[in-house]
Amino acid sequence: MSESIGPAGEVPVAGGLPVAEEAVEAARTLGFDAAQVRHSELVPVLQRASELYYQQDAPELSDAEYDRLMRELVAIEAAFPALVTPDSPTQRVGAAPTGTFGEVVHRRPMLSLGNVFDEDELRAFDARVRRGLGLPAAPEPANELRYVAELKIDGLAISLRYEKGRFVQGATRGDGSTGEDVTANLRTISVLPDRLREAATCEVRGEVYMPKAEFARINAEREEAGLPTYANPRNSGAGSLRQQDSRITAARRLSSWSYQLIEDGADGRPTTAGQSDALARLEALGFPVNPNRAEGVDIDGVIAFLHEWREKRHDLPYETDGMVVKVDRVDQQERLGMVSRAPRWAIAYKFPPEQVETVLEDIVPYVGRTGTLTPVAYLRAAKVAGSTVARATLHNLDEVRRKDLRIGDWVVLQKAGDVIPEVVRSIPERRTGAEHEFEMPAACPVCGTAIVRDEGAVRHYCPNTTCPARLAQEFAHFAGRGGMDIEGAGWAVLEQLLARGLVKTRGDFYRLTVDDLAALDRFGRKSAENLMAAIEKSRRRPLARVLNALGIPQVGESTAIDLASWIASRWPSESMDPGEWILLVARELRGVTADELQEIPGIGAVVAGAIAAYFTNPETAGILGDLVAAGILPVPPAGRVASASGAAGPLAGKTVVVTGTLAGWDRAAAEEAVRAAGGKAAGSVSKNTSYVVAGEGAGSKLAKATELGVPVLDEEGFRKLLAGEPE
Ligand code: 3B9
Repeated sequence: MSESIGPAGEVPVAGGLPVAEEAVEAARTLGFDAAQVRHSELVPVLQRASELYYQQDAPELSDAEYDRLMRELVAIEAAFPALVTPDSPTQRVGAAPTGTFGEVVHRRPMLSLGNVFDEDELRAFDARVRRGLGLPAAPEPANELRYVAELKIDGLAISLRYEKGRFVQGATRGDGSTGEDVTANLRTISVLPDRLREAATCEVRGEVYMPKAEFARINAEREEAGLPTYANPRNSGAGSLRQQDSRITAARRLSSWSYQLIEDGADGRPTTAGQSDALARLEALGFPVNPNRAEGVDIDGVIAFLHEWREKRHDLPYETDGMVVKVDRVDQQERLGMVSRAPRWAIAYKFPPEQVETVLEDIVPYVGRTGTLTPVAYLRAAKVAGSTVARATLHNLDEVRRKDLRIGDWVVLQKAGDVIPEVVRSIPERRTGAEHEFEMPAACPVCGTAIVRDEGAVRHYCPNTTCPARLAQEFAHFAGRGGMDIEGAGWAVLEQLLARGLVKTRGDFYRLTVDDLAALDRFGRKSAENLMAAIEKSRRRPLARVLNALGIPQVGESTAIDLASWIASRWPSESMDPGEWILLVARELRGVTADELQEIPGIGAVVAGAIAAYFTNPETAGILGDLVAAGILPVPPAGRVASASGAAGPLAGKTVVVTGTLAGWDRAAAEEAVRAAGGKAAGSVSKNTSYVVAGEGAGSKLAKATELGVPVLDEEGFRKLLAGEPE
């Protein structure tokens, strides 16, 4: 994150999000420990969300939710800079390309936009802009500050390069710095000019989208062909632009609107006096520019534009999810500048989610991985924000009561951020008397065990640790991506394996034979062999992954890594072979105490207690041993030898903090390298830190190192250090 200072009352932002000083203050009152816990909860949620958004075009979090969580994370990191890590979602705006297309490094980064969700926030943006420009707080009759308001198209951002008037390259936005080369696919979009009306050399940015009618046509076609349908035009458009075969893209009839012009030789600065002139010039060059826009307006005019389009947008042949408000004049844009990767002179306003009314036909309790019973709403299928919804989670019984939901009720349904189906409330005025209250079942709907609700707790759960519903999900977690990562072991396969009794323990996965698998429904010899190969491959996962796969309460990916390093530092010796080592680990862990575990940096009393309980509870203690007996061979973390034997690696006795982005390593790899060299990798800088390795974008940790006089190394210096070369 760049450390530029925002207007008064703001701190540096992430993802274009200004953070109010009050939010930082609120984070401060949490105290470091609680902030760290919250931080560790937020990071994976946001990481996953941005991964889904950018890589798979299938977001799970709504925009508003994502935004809220991101703001919370930024506030926490602003309050406790020691918590900023290079892999924090605050440190990146997008995600890496998927790798199927060539990469294009954008000549100028494609910026992101801050979001606002209501009129008050929009007026606050206007106030910030005025403050930044030294203008009076209220709109004045003189035309000092005028905005352009454009519709925000719900599509995929792209950049087009023209040389001497000819289209030469087109790329997706990607993470803003590097996108994917989709030139061939963009050539198929008929509204985009192949030749300009003059021989300009320029880059044009805009949005590619799929018209609603085209979306409907394609989904109907796919349905008929038995293919999965797309959830909305955005996903469908993104999917179409990323086809390897551009004939498929051509058949999809995508369209596009342009909104930014960068002409060569102007040092990235606009060649027009303002955004409205830029749009006019784009039109003159032959680009499609959305005619639905407001120019020369003050903030009231912007809000009038918003009101005009809030309803009318549904009549447009394409989807808009809001509007983008830009300060028109370039000289004012320049004075306002940027913060992080977003201009201070522009903001996106997102329309509130669309709501519809439908019937809550049933509420069905579902048993989750930890036994929690989650009430799920079965709805009369209703179309909301571009897709059909028939189910929505109701989270827990308290939520059902709070919203006063009864089976048979008419309810208000929305898709949060146009994505996650959500039952907002019931409509009691429409009751007929035939509705009835939902009750949590007294017995587990799957295994019949009596359901428990702990004193004062919200959740109901099935306490039976061998409940088939729980097992199925625990096993899905075990075989899933964060765990043993057995490719092909999806739901359908797991259900059969469990139902047929082929898998009763996690170790049983490693006792399966090709014949067992070939006997499954819809499983040929070939798929059985593939699955078998995937299982074989998963025998050798890093110890941390294996520990994560176990699903120990309170243990997520990062605690699993800490635990694995600790295990490695205690037991192995250079002469011990990995098979022998893991046997020893499985045996020794069964006697581990919470006190011992609390030695591990970053593991507190609660987590230590949960781990100790897992390895001493007779129901779970033997699981790791069973896996080892079944022949898994976890890979010990690198560096075990040096740290275990105290052997003098080049970094023996040294503590190293890695911060910022290194070109050659991600942070985990850099820290692994530190450990492999016998050193300790730490997260925060203190007077005990031996070195700080500072990559691109290093911020507060670098500052702290300089303040404390801790030696700072660049990537080259780090390489030398690892190699044991004198500085
Ligand atoms: C000069 C619409 C979207 C959008 C910007 C958008 C997403 C991002 C953006 C584009 N829809 N508009 N606009 N309709 N989804 C605002 C981030 N960027 C620019 O227009 C822009 C223009 C810049 C930087 C960005 O550099 C300057 C250099 C010198 C002075 C002033 C600006």
